[in-house]
Amino acid sequence: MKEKTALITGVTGQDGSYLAELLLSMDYRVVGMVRRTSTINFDRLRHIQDNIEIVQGDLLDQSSMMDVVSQFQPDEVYNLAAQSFVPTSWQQPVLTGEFTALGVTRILEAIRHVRPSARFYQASSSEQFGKVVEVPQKETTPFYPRSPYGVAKVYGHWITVNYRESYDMFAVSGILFNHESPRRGLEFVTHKVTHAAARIKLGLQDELRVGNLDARRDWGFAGDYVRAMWLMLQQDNPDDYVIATGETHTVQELCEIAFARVGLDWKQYVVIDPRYVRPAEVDLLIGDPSKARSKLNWAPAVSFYDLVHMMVDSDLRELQDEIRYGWHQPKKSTDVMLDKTVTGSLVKTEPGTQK
Ligand code: NAP
Ligand code: F7E
Repeated sequence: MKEKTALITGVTGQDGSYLAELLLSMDYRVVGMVRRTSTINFDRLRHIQDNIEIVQGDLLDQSSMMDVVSQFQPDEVYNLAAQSFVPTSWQQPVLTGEFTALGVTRILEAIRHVRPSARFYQASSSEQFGKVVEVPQKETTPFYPRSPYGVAKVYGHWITVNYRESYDMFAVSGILFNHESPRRGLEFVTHKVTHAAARIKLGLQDELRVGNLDARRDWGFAGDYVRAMWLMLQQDNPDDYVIATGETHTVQELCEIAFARVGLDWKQYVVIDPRYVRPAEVDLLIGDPSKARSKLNWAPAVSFYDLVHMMVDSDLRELQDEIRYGWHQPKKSTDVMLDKTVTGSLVKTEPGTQK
């Protein structure tokens, strides 16, 4: 009999898979909520699928949330599900609000009615700081979101705080800065760049089209960040925390490091394409993680440089396997259009590979 049960929404996503691994390693019973799709997308979970329980539910559907909470009576609930890609939030602002904002209220309502003792984690975001009014950003920095996604996350943050204050629930908001890994969706800039560098090295692609090279982000490793989520739910009192590295880098630096890893000069391959420039940009994000360091004893283990190398190396290995085993099809990639055309994650994992 496992001591604790954790429910993870968004378990098929990047963070969901790392968090499920972490909780399994601590002997939790892990329940992963997935929405119904016509094709199963458990690529990131394949290696642990037999050890977790999968249940169907959707953030859009209140009764499914009630049923899931009632059936499993979780001790901890991690709400990681969201429409998480910023550009899509301009194309689908209402749906983004339904998933990313109101979805939080739906799950909080389910917990309040069915399992009020459960501890709740909300996946908040540095995108809430948007057009920053303070550098670096900390827990007390006012929000100024710059996209429908950021606006939806501000709602998710405040409804979490509100349920904590209104109903005395153990509900926390983790304001996480960008975190990446080989499991990151290919539409996000880190993985788009590392994957393209690997493809160009292998002669599968000629160029990489990107938007704003000057944007600055505080990028960390997802494996480090899910540990912070867990730590927040182990404290005596619920509170909100910024999780970040405290360093910031430009998209250009990302390109430099990724291409150098495969022995190429980024300037020869990277093309600016205005189609990837956003209607409103978040120019600079840099977090101050001192509260997490002192109260949670949390610190990131993987540097930006090592993170980029980890991602490039993983992409190279995976593409080489695809070529070796004949899985690889297109000579001319359509990847450059992914973040304009696709809303979901496009991590490619072949049977037998584990990232
Ligand atoms: P991700 O890879 O995009 O995963 C999102 C997850 O949400 C997927 O499992 C997706 O399921 C699920 N989902 C979407 N809509 C749903 C719905 N209506 N009902 C149920 N599930 C739904 O995101 P991530 O990078 O792991 O991030 C996890 C969370 O942290 C998200 O809330 C994100 O907004 C937030 N966040 C991320 C970062 C970051 O840098 N990664 C930083 C701050 C905050 P499908 O597989 O079916 O699409
Ligand atoms: O963009 C610039 C782009 O899409 C980072 C999500 O996990 O983190 C993520 O949101 C920066 C932006 O992440 C391209 O303009 C340039 O300034 O990788 P991204 P994001 O928008 O910061 C936050 C914390 C979340 O919460 C979100 O869920 O890179 N950029 N050229 C580009 N970005 C993309 N995607 N593609 C480009 O070609």
